Amino acid sequence: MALEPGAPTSIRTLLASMIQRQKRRLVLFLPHRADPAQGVRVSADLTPLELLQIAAIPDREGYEIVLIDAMIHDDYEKRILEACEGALLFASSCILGYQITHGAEVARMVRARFPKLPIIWGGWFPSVMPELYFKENIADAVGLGQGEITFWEVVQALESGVDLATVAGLALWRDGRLHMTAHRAVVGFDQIPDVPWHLLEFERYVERQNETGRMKVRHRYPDPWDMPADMPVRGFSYYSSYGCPEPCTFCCSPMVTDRRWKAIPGKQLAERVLAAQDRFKFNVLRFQDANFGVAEKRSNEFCTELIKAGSPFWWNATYEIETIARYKEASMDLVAASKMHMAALGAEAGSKDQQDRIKKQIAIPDIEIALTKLFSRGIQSGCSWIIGYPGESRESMLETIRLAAAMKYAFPRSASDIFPFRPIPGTEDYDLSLKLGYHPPQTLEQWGACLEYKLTIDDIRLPMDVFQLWKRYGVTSTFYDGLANEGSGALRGMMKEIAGWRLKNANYSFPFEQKLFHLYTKSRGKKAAPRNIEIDRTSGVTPHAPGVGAN
Ligand code: B12
Ligand code: SF4
Repeated sequence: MALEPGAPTSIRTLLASMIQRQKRRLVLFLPHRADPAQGVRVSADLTPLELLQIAAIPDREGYEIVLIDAMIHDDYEKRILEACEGALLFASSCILGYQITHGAEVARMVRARFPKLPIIWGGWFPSVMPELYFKENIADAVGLGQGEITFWEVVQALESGVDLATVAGLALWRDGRLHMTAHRAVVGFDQIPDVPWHLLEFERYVERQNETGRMKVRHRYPDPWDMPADMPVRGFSYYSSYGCPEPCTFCCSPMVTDRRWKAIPGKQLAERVLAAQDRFKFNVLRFQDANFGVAEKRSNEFCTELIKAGSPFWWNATYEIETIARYKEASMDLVAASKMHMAALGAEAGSKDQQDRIKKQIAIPDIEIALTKLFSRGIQSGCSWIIGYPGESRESMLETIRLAAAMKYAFPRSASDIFPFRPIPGTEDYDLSLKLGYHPPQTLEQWGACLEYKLTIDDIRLPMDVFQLWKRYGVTSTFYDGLANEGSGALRGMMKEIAGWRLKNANYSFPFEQKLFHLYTKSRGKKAAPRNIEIDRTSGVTPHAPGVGAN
């Protein structure tokens, strides 16, 4: 700012000190979660919550935050390059999957253009695999685990030129090797300001949610059953708890969060959510918590406040099977009356033996008990299962497929999706997989490409008969859900009937009706919907299951 030469000295001094105090810019970027070049993106009710969280304190302290999300900013590269000019830092976040590849690509671009600009990473994947970020020279520091306080201390350290080694909760690269700073204790939400919602360009997400383009959309939750068909979706995401108390061996939460669980108290949560609804007018709320339902009292308080406010929107969240089975009937009534339309539940395995091995230890009968408690109240369940855990017996996998099918049959229009096991770094099962001969990806590029889209027999190493059964189950449930669009109503009705019979009786042999259906659709020059699910090589594939390793 240029000062008039004749301005009084006091004004000049004041302006000079204001300029000095002006806080620098922080550039926060969220990479694509699926590869748009493959014609895929994720559901646009997924907002950049992780970046909003870490922005909360610097925003309160007067820093300029530039939040760029590849999901809504098609010109993200231009925006990043402009914003990085004169910025204090560039920060980014990712989870396993294409987000790693894209994030690394963009960070390389930033590094090349602004070699002195500190690059800070955080989030789930960098937390469990920090070294690659240094080896590939795209990070100056990686935040491990919960990030709000760590990030704020990084900002302060960079602003004042203090060594980042004094900031707890970081991975750094020192003397040619990884250096971990002091342990960062998990804090409660009382130490974190409310979300700086002014940074969220929500209407852009709404536009994207209602786009009818040709992109395949992954991780979209089903609309509430009682939502009018012509109602435009205004889906909103919310984060209300950090961590999870469970010790599951296939999940990286135990290592990353120390099995701590911190949550916004129920009444306060309802107040905040209702205020956000007043502001953004969303009609469906999606909680992005690992384990929303840990505390029954909190759930009751939250639901009670929503009911008092007239239950103005539908909502969904992750609950454990064990949680739903344990909740009192009255608590479940509150959940239903507050308009929860779907619970995402990880059932994980159909055999007791495997439940014990993964330490989730769901009592098998609880699975049906929990789903019944939901279904009888008109709440949809989104149940996910995994087969092919390291060392899992063939019998256990078959039992999982059998039980998943039984649940699919008993609770129609609810997902009961089976995923092949994937070793996630920072888990007990990853270490076990290594011992059993698994060769993990070596670069960020490879990690970004290692998900389900390589569903071939070599890749997932399931016994051949299990593999075939799993595929047939997938196709059969698609017919049962009525997702095949071809043919007359009567034909689809018949396919659904037969699919129901197959699921109920765990009998997938001689699927002649499916073959005939494929021939019929082929003869009409069309592609049958189930084939997409059979082999889909695009990134971010998760057919239609809500459970993603959480819960
Ligand atoms: C919502 C969610 C999704 C959403 C979107 C996730 C996203 N943000 O992109 C969807 C449905 C797309 C999804 C998909 C998958 N997910 Co998911 N998902 C979650 C879930 C339930 C919540 C994540 C979230 O948004 N939290 C809210 C934000 C506010 O919290 P946060 O991300 O934890 O951020 C905090 C810290 O991480 C840190 N932080 C974050 N970023 C940064 C950046 C900096 C600079 C700093 C300093 C700190 C920092 O500070 C934040 C505040 O404390 C977690 C479970 C969990 N335990 O959290 C799994 C989780 C992230 N998912 C996981 C997995 C495995 C998957 C899938 C691969 C599953 C599958 N097989 O399909 C797919 C990937 C698909 C793809 N890439 O296309 C793993 C990640 C494993 C890993 N090491 O990366 C998790 C941790 C589940 C688990 N425990 O196994 N997932
Ligand atoms: S799988 Fe779910 S319940 Fe188990 S530790 Fe991870 S977040 Fe918790």
